[in-house]
Amino acid sequence: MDYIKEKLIEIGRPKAETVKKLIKNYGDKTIQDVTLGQVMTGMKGMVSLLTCTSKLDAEEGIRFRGYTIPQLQELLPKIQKDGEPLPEGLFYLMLTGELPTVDDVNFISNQWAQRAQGIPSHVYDVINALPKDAHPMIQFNTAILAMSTESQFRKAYLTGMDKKDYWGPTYEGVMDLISRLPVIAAYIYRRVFHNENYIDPDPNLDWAGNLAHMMGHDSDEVKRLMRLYMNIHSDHEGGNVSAHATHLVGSALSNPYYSFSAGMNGLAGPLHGMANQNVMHWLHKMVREIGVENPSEAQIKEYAETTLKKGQVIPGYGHAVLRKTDPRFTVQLEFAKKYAPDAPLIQLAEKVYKVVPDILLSTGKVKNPWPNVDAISGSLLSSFGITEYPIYTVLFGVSRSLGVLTQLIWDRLYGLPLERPKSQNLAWYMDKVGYKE
Ligand code: HAX
Repeated sequence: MDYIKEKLIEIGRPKAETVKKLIKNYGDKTIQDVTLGQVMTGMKGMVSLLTCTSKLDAEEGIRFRGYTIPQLQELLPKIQKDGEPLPEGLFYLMLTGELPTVDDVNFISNQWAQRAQGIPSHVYDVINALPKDAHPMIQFNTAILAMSTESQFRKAYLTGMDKKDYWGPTYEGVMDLISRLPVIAAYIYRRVFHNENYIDPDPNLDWAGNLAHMMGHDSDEVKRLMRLYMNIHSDHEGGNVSAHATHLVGSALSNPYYSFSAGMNGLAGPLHGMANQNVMHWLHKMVREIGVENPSEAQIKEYAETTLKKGQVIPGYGHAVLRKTDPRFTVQLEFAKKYAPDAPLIQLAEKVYKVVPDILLSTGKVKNPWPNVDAISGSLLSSFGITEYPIYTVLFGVSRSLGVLTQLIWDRLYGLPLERPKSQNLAWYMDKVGYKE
């Protein structure tokens, strides 16, 4: 057993005991009233999940195990002093709750590099059987399901193991899956956009650096960008669609591949992770329709208002929880200003940022008019040469594995049961609030 698993037993067992005692001794205590509005508007603000990896504050944004993004940029191990932290370190932090040492990060990097070699050949056959123009998320998710033939959880389950040990094979599956996702993502990218001209992993590179390398973007700056990208997209509490779907499916003791695949199906929706590619679609369409590369603020305003008039959303803006500019937007803008201050797409994204919030506010219904993570991530990737935007949600998915799969390990450490909320029909709700037509 590796030392991280030993550590998880040490941390996890007492926490599992606490969960049991809470349920036994305080299980009938009311913690929150639930309104009909909450039920009918996506359960917003309704506390119903137990998640320890990160916490989202509406005003401040995300904290990973208590740390903000700028704090982690200082505290997590990096390759270069002025570089971005290695996502391996963030994974360690989310998993154990402790800041990693350089040795911890190296241990995980080596583990992932070794485990990445274990992708069975049928996974590539399955991808290759899909048409090249199948959306990269279809190819990505199909590959994830195809990789579930390797699931150690099912084998361990069938041997009849003790429930409290389920987290162990889950951990193994999670480590395998995370290690292999960059290889799969890069394979799809090269297959679809670079004539199947594949690039082998470099065993000396870190997990995110290797992804950039295998995609064929080998500059130091893109590797830095990829580390940043992989960190900031990794986790956003437990209630976002990809995390919640992974957790829900995992609660049936579905293996990590099935569970993560469910999350990725959610990420592929335009209101969630697909927004990053839709932003690019929206920007390019705007430039095409206006007919100039650098539209004025007045032209952007008119285009955005037309989008709303057509009953469509402005992608990259708004959030179900956040009520301020997303710090993940800000940190990307800072990166862009440092490494590509003159990039036209960054300047365009900034101009949109000046114009769109007021337009959304003027609708009187949008609760958060500010940019989210997706408002700039595509402009940033494009400015560094990764211009093929249908791949962006796949990159988001690779990153998201770090958070939602850590959550899955913790679900099993806590011993959380099958999730099964109660549903009611419309008449029940009408009756409950005394509504008559
Ligand atoms: N453009 C136009 N209208 C918007 C809007 C936007 N960017 N954001 C919200 N609205 C509208 C909603 O569609 C809703 O309209 P109706 O009442 O007519 O249905 C109204 O404003 C109230 O919505 P809300 O309560 O402010 O927002 P929700 O919590 O319902 O939805 C969304 C949050 C992120 C889905 C929403 O802001 C949106 O559609 N944004 C654009 C898509 C996007 O950027 N998604 C990515 C979000 C971040 C993420 O998960 N990344 O992966």
